[in-house]
Parts: sequence; C-alpha cells; structure tokens
Amino acid sequence: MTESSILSEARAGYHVITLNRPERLNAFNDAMHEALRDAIAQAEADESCRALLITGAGRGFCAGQDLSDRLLKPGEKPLPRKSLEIYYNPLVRKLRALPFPVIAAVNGVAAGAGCNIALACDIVLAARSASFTQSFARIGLIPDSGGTWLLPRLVGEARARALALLAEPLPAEKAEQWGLVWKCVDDAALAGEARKLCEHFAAAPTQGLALIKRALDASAGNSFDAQLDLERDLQREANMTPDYAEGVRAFMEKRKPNFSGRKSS
Ligand code: T3D
Repeated sequence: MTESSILSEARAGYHVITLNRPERLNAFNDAMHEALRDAIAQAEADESCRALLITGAGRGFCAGQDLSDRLLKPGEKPLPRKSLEIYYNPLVRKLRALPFPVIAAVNGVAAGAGCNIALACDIVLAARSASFTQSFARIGLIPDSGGTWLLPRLVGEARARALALLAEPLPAEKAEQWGLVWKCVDDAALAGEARKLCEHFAAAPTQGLALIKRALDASAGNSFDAQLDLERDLQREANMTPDYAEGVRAFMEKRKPNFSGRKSS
C-alpha cells in the first residue's frame, strides 16, 4: 500500500482505491487527481484485476474540488480553468470505459464532483449515513463530471432539476428509493458488502461484463434499431470468449463455472 492522497491496494482479482484527504472530506487537489489517475492506470495494466473499488477515508467519500485552491485574492480576476479538460472529464470517461466493473462504496458525504464521480461508477453502494449533494449551485457553478447527463437518466427530469437547482443533500436511503444508487446498507456493513461484490466480479466473465458496459453506455445515444445492431456485434464478440464456452459447459454439467475473464484461452 502507498501512503499518499490516494491509497491503492491490489487484492486477489481486484484493486481498491481509497481517496485519502480525510481532513478535507477527500476533496480533490491536482496532486490527488494525478495520484488517482496513476492508481487507475495500475489497475488497468494489471491483467489479474477484474474489478475496481473506490471509497473514501474518514467520514466523507469526496467533497469535489478543493475550494481552498480556488480562493481569489482581493482584486484578483478569475481565470478560465482547465480542471474539467485536464482532470474531471478524463477521470469519469476512464471510469466508464474501464473493461471491468467499477464499484463506488460511498462511506459518507459525496458532494459536487465527488457525487458525480460516484454516480459515474457502475455500481454505487452507499452507507446509510451517506448523502449525495449536487452542491455546485451553492457556489455559482453547474453540475459537472457528467452530472447533467447522469442525473436525469438516473432519477428523471423533475428530481434531477430539483437536485441540481436546490443543491440539497439527498440521504442515502432516499437515493436508493429514487434509483440514484444501487443499494444502501448499514454503515458497519459497507466494507463487507463492497468486498463481496468485488469477489463476485473477480470470478465473473470479465470480457462479457466489459461488453455489457459498452452496450449500456451506447444505448443513450442510439435508436432502438442501432442498439439492436450494436447488440449483434457485441454478442458476436462475447460468443468468441472462452468464458462463454465455459459458461455453457458448466450449465450443462450442472456445476459452478470457472471463468478466466480472459479474451482468449
Ligand atoms: O474550479 C474548478 O475546478 C471547477 C470544478 C468543480 C468541481 C466541484 O466539485 S465544485 C464543488 C466543490 N465542492 C463543494 O462545493 C462542497 C463543499 N463542501 C461542503 O459543502 C461541505 O463541506 C459538505 C456538505 C461536503 C460537508 O459538510 P460538513 O458540515 O459535514 O463538513 P464541513 O465542516 O463543511 O467540512 C469538514 C472540513 O472539510 C472543513 O474543514 P475545517 O473547517 O474542518 O478545517 C471543510 O472546510 C473541509 N472541506 C469540505 N469540503 C471542502 C473542504 N475544503 C475544501 N474544499 C472542499 N470542497
């Protein structure tokens, strides 16, 4: 494990990344962005990595941008910032495109970009004490890191607009009821539930799961017809994987499949 603003740990079949600036509720500065980018690249480069878990140290998941880096001195004029191009957008694009499931274990408050980075993950597990806040409107910004795209798709237009415009915290239980997150669990159960999910994915047909991610991500911009064509193409790829052959064999032999997660045998 490396001690820094990002803790990264390789476990059997998956990696765990912990956002680690607890005194700032794990808000992002540039160094943390860079360390996170490196940790994700390490997970991607590790052939044995079949899932990624992201969580936060301390009582928060992530409070978005570290605003102490944005405080203007008296008389100083604001500059056009490039943090979305350089950091936030590449990060959420990468999380969506990783060829294995990404799980966010939201252990506490998720605010601003920290909220939308969690929502960009494939599965969001939330501790009962956690909350989700589109805090941008409180400081004159707009939801970023995919928020304006994800929110209406996850919770519908009416709730998305109220969440974005009012910037009120949404408690984890309501977030689950609204379909913003997959599941809300007791605080003490969060780490164990997240580990179980990762262990499940570490033994899953990883190539097939990567194709599922691609199909779901493309669906929002596709017509029904175009999506059928995409499903045909991706299913052809899935057909060719050793895990499909193993899945069918195991079914016929009435045993648990032993998936390798690899592209070829
Ligand atoms: O410029 C660009 O790059 C554009 C990109 C923007 C992306 C964004 O994410 S913009 C949104 C930025 N985030 C926020 O606006 C959230 C700010 N934080 C809060 O509203 C509250 O802290 C929370 C609602 C998240 C939690 O409230 P609470 O009462 O549980 O905790 P707290 O006391 O406010 O925070 C604890 C400490 O963390 C505190 O420090 P202190 O007083 O103990 O020394 C607080 O200042 C610090 N902290 C929390 N969030 C941030 C932060 N420090 C810097 N930046 C933060 N975002």
